[in-house]
Order: sequence, then C-alpha cells, then structure tokens
Amino acid sequence: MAYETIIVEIEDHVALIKLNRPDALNALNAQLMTELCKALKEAQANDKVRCVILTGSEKAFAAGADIKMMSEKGFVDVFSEDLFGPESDAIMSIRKPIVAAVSGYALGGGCELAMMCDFIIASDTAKFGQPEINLGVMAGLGGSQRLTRFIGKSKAMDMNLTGRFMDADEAERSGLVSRVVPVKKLMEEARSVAEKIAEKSMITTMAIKESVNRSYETTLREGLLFERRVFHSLFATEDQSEGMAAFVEKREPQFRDK
Ligand code: CO8
Repeated sequence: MAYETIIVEIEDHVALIKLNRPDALNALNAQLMTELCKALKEAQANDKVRCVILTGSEKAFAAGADIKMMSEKGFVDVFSEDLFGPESDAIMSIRKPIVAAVSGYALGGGCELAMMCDFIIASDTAKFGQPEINLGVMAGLGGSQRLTRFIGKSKAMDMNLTGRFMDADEAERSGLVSRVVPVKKLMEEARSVAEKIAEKSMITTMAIKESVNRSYETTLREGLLFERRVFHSLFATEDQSEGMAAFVEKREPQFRDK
C-alpha cells in the first residue's frame, strides 16, 4: 500500500523501512506509528522478507514523539487512547529480526523506537537522548526501562534527569548500540548485516530473537531453562541436521526454514 510518512523498499530478502517526515525530523505522530506497524506486519507476512532495517534520514532517525500533536492533549486523551501503547506492543510482537540503522538524532520516542528493534547500528553522527524532562514529562516508551537495562542505572538516570545527548562513541561503550560506522557507510553496513541474517535459517533466527528477548522479561533461572528447551527443540528441524552436516562435510549449509 502507499504510505505517506514512511517509505518501504523490499530488495532481495530485506525490507527497508525509512521514516519520512523530514519537516518534523521524523517526529512520531499517530499516522507514522500506524503506518509503521502496518509495514512491519506486512514484512512479517511476506515470505520473501527475512530481515527488516528501520532507519530515518541522515539528520534524524526520529527526534521524538510529535510534540505539536501532544501539546494539544490532556491526561484523559492520552490515557483513554493509550497513546502509542498498542503500536509499541505491535512492534514488539514482530518475530522477524529488525535492525535499527540510526544516524543523527534519536531522541525521546525516537531513541525508544530504536531500542524496540533487535539491535542498533549507529553512524558516527548519531545522538541519543531522553530529553522529555525539558518538556515537563518523562520517557513513556521504554526510556526509563529498556535504556536502564541496556546502559545501567547511572547513565540512564543521567540521560533521563539531565536530558543530555549521548554521542555514538559513548553509546557503543555503554552497550546501547552494537557498532558504529562512518555516516556515509551506515546503510551499506546495515544492508550487509541484514543480508547476513537473511542467509540463516528463519526458524533459528526467530528462536534466537525470542530467547534473547526473554532474558529481559524473566529471572536468569527461567531464562536459562527457556533457552535450553528452545535449543533442544531446534533439533526437531531439518535446518539443524543440514547446518551440522554442512560443517562436518566442510561445505556451506543450504537452509530451507524447515
Ligand atoms: N515533535 C514535533 N516537531 C519536531 C520535533 C518533535 N519531537 N522535533 C523537531 N521538530 C520540528 C521542529 O519543530 C521544526 O519544525 P518547524 O521548522 O516547523 O519549526 C523542525 O522539526 C526542525 O527542527 P529544529 O528547527 O528544532 O531543528 P534543529 O536542528 O535546530 O534542532 C533538535 C534539532 C535538537 C532535535 C530539536 O528539534 C529538538 O530539540 N527537538 C525535540 C526533541 C525532543 O524533545 N524529543 C522528545 C519528544 S517527547 C517524546 O518523545 C515522548 C515519547 C514518549 C511517548 C509516550 C507514549 C506513551
């Protein structure tokens, strides 16, 4: 379908979703969030797609939730409509891998959206922040929860309480992003990473995503048991036989998602 606030391009096995509200630095409004969820669900349903890249522009991944939209709302509005709650649940329910390619500003809801992806590749110009405190509010989509688990309490408090921005180097040192590349190389790197993931068995990919995410939602003991059982269950797949046989026979595996 035609979108107005995002651009979707599918090439080979990778769906590239680009946030596209340049005049508002890709601020997240209701239309963008609805379209993003729709595009992700389409990627989920499209057998050709094996990995998604979510990106913005060179200047901004997303500068936050749309402040102009929010400025007109009161408590009853945001509470009644559960502002961005269903959308964030929908994003987190996508089982295919999603890589965030972040350049420029990833602030507030933008930083939180990047953290909802499976991992973040940043350009050397990326700036992360939770500056909601400057607007008299606080993070509402994971900036006080996921960020704290990713970078620890001290830095998360610092970011949320001061509203300061964290550059790409600090974000990599702190564990917020998996790698940093020069801005001109960002999309090339993201595509090459996505293509590498797309080569793997989709069954295994989805099992890994589920298992790593489980570690945030349960105790270590339960998480380890979950991981072990999922590991055991992968021995019911043809891709396990193929992957191990290929290693023994010194050849590349031919995965068939079975
Ligand atoms: N919302 C709406 N419009 C925005 C936003 C935004 N978050 N950010 C930038 N824009 C607009 C500007 O208003 C401006 O529009 P116009 O040209 O019409 O005036 C245009 O984008 C360009 O912005 P600037 O001129 O400000 O560009 P600069 O390069 O000077 O500055 C900054 C870039 C530093 C990124 C600056 O724009 C800024 O500080 N933006 C706001 C950042 C911010 O506070 N983000 C947090 C928003 S609150 C939030 O995200 C809450 C998420 C939780 C939702 C909870 C649901 C449960």
